[in-house]
Amino acid sequence: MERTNWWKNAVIYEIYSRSFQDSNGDGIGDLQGIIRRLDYLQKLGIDAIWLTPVYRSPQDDNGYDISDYQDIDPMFGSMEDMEELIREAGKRNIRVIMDLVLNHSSDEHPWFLEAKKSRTHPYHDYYVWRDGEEGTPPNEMRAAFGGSAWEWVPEVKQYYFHQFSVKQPDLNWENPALRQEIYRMIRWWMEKGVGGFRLDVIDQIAKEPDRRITANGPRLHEFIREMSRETFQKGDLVTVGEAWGADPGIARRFSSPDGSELSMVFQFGHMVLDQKPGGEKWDLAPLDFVQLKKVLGKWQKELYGSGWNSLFWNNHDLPRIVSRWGNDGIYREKSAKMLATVLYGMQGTPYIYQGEELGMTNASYEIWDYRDIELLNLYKERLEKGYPEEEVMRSIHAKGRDNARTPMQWSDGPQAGFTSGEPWIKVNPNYTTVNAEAALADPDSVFYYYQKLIALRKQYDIFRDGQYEAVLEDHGQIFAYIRRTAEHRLFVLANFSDSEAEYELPAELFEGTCLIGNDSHLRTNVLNPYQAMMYYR
Ligand code: TEU
Ligand code: CA
Repeated sequence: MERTNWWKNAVIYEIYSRSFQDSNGDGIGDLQGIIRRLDYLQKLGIDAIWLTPVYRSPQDDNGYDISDYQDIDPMFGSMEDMEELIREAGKRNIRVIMDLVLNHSSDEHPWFLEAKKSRTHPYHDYYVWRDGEEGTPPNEMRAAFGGSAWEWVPEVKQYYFHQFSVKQPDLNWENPALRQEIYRMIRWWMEKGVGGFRLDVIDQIAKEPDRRITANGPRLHEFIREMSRETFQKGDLVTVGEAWGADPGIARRFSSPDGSELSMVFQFGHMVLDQKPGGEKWDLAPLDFVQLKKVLGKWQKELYGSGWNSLFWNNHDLPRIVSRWGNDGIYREKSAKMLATVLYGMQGTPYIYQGEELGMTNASYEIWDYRDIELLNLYKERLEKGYPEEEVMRSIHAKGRDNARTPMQWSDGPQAGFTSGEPWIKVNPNYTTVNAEAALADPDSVFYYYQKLIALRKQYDIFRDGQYEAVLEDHGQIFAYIRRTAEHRLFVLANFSDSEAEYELPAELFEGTCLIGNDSHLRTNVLNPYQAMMYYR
């Protein structure tokens, strides 16, 4: 099949399946709920939806622990619902991207249920085992959700390796039989007509725990190229790999224009700039704004013509950007528009996370209102280490993943129109003013600003093709850059701060058309708080 690289002109919308729209009153989002909201998504103008996992799963990590890759968990609906969603989305020119979790399965997957019974079962080697003595793990490696990365199984007198929860045993990609099982499953989803795949922690599938290697192992690109050859390249798909460990060099391999691996990766270099050096995301520090501009600028320059960027501020693991680096008070909508302006002028495929187009914010709950395994384990672990509770709660309020997982806010009605029942996680109390109904009724809302940015990216080739040049890169408040093609120039100018920002720039940068802006009071050499605009000539 001809590969058209459609995703270079696309905007993709991430749906956190359990929090988007409930259709049967059980308080959990589902596939029929998503189908009901396709017209809203079509109005926004997006080209594809990325669904977080809806496969059969015990839900230890909200579906990132899969027990059947080829069946839909009844809590989300049926395979018929999935097929209807693919059909209905297709009628609206919206492709459906599935979330593939290939680094690990659930410990309730049939493969693991057999593997842990006997060392000689063919499925045993689908996982990563080490001999040892009970109580003495093979090494000191820790799991991302707390505790040792090794779990003892008495039946086989061995430890298995798990980089995430104990219910997420790592798959052994060294085993060709396992890889072929994975490729068969991917091709099965391709035959169902999906438009692509998001690949969970894909740089962690090549691991060597004995050498403490948990990402970017020596065989990683060999595995990716084999998978791409055996599956993705047989369709006209978008594939985006989550790669926390990627630098531009690695990303160039993953997103090589020759199509030998993936379309692009999610890189996170810009997402770790508000934590203490050498610390975790919970060890809060003010955003290093100049560094943010340098990191994003580096990715723009180093992948130009040799790879492809994803562009995102949010996802289901990250706090909401308007609270994190914008302003969720009086400047909520203006800063949300500013953040979008900065990102959407860049080269790459933008990803909107559900509710970002409404300027949805973080929610500071009491610990008992949270649901995420990562956050709850962090709370326990840090209290046990003697951290003051208010410090731990401050970290959780700033960086907890549940900030992004509170239900989508559709209206000011009960439970924000998300469910007619009791939601699985509390709705953010600000739904009474921050909701889709209010946004659709307000021509000046964040929603219509996103709608316009999406339309602009389709109208002007410079968004796809322009070369990036930083402007005022060392300015402490202003994010500015130029995109250039042979005939045109795009100039993006934004005040990333809540106070006025002075600048000196050549007047000619302001020539041409102002494509979009969030503040009509344009003054010379000074920007109002969170003021942002784009000029095209
Ligand atoms: O996330 C990978 C991952 O490393 C993040 O969870 C990260 O550890 C954390 O969010 C921020 O420090 C992927 C999925 O996106 C996540 O939801 C899953 O929990 C995880 O993999 C395991 O599948
Ligand atoms: Ca439901």
